Amino acid sequence: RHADRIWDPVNECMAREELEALQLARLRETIDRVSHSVPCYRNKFAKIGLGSKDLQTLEDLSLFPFTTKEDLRLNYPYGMFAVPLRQVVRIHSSSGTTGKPTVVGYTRNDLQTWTELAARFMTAAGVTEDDIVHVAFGYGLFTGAFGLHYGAERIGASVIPMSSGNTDKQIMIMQDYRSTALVCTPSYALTIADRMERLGVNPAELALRVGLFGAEPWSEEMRREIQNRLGLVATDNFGLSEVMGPGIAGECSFQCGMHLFEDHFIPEIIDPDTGEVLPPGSVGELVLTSLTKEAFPMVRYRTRDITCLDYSPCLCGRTHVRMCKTSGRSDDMLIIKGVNVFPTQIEEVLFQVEGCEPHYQLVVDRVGGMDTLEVQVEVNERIFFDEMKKQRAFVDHLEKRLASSLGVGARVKLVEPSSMPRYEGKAKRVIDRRQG
Ligand code: ADP
Ligand code: K
Ligand code: ZN
Repeated sequence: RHADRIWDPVNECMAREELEALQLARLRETIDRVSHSVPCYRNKFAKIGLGSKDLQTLEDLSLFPFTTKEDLRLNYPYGMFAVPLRQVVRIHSSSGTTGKPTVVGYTRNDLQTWTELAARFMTAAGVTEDDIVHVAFGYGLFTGAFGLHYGAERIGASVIPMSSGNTDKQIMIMQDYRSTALVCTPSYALTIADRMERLGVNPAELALRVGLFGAEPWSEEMRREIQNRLGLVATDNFGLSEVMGPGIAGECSFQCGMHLFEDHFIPEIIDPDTGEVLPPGSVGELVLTSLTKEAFPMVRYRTRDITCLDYSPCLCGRTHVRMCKTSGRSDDMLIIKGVNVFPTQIEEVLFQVEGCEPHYQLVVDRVGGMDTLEVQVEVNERIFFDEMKKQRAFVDHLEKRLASSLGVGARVKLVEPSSMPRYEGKAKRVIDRRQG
């Protein structure tokens, strides 16, 4: 494999010592700025008598309090902005996957930084000025589409601002305009692949060569599935609107975790129950601090995403830490009879069993005071529905595989091909009937 092109070698390949010095200086500035301009931070810091003077080393960041989604809700809509609105040139919000959306803002400089960072990870994924970038994220308050749109333009690629939905038209445009790079959620990539099959469109006849997928958790098995079915290299990128949007981390061609752009963000991994910072390599909740943002700086924001950080050197030459694929958010974690289960763990098992389609849903309920988990999955051959015995054996096999991998029993329900919902944005995998 040829070496990656690197968008910004000076900053992406900076020696760790130099990087940490830059982080510390920027961190002090950030703490100073928010202490002056954001009452929520000012009050929290004043309560424990902390200021930028207390930052002797980067480790001292752990003295500072966390910021949570709750803080953002309490200060809805503009209370966490660190500049007057007249300096804000763009407003976005989170998709509201887990409740009331939160509002974020950007100054001109913030947009420039965001564009640069999107160009970084898109270049690492292999996008160049020769690409035709097909953006099938929804344009709107959601940060995904605009983030990658401007990143691709900055690189000099030709951008098609498709937005999401109308899958048949997406496929027609891909055919006619010769789109080479596809931008969307991994679940929409699958929806597109399904639809192509249905329409009898052979992906090999398209020009697609790379996919830039993100905005939701997906397993390595899902990556293989998408790559096989669409005939492209599927890459992962990570971001969240509260901290900026896409462009916080992205994979290089070695696909061994997403480089997290440490000159602009400091990542920490904490124990989600105690809040304690965990040693390098531990799995826990990702906490992010922004270092350069003007309109909406974030100090120790609890992302609720569960992952780990790998500081070992990468073959690509970038020095920034790599963030592992997330297993999901702590809010998506199901606790079934006391056992923690992530939807992605179930996804991995389903992909390993011949006959399952990658379309599934989890139904959690409480029956007689006991939690129950039902895994509804599509099978790809109608024959199972005609032959009861085969169907029973298949279900038994799947239930055994799930029980041994999750450590807790789950009931499997097979459903007809094409009967599960198809997603155009983020997939909704869990139906929880326990509340209400
Ligand atoms: P919302 O929080 O309402 O979903 P966002 O659109 O800002 O709004 O989504 C950010 C969240 O999406 C992240 O916190 C994370 O849970 C998820 N996410 C984004 N990119 C990825 C990715 N590559 N892998 C796993 N999860 C991701
Ligand atoms: K171009
Ligand atoms: Zn790398």
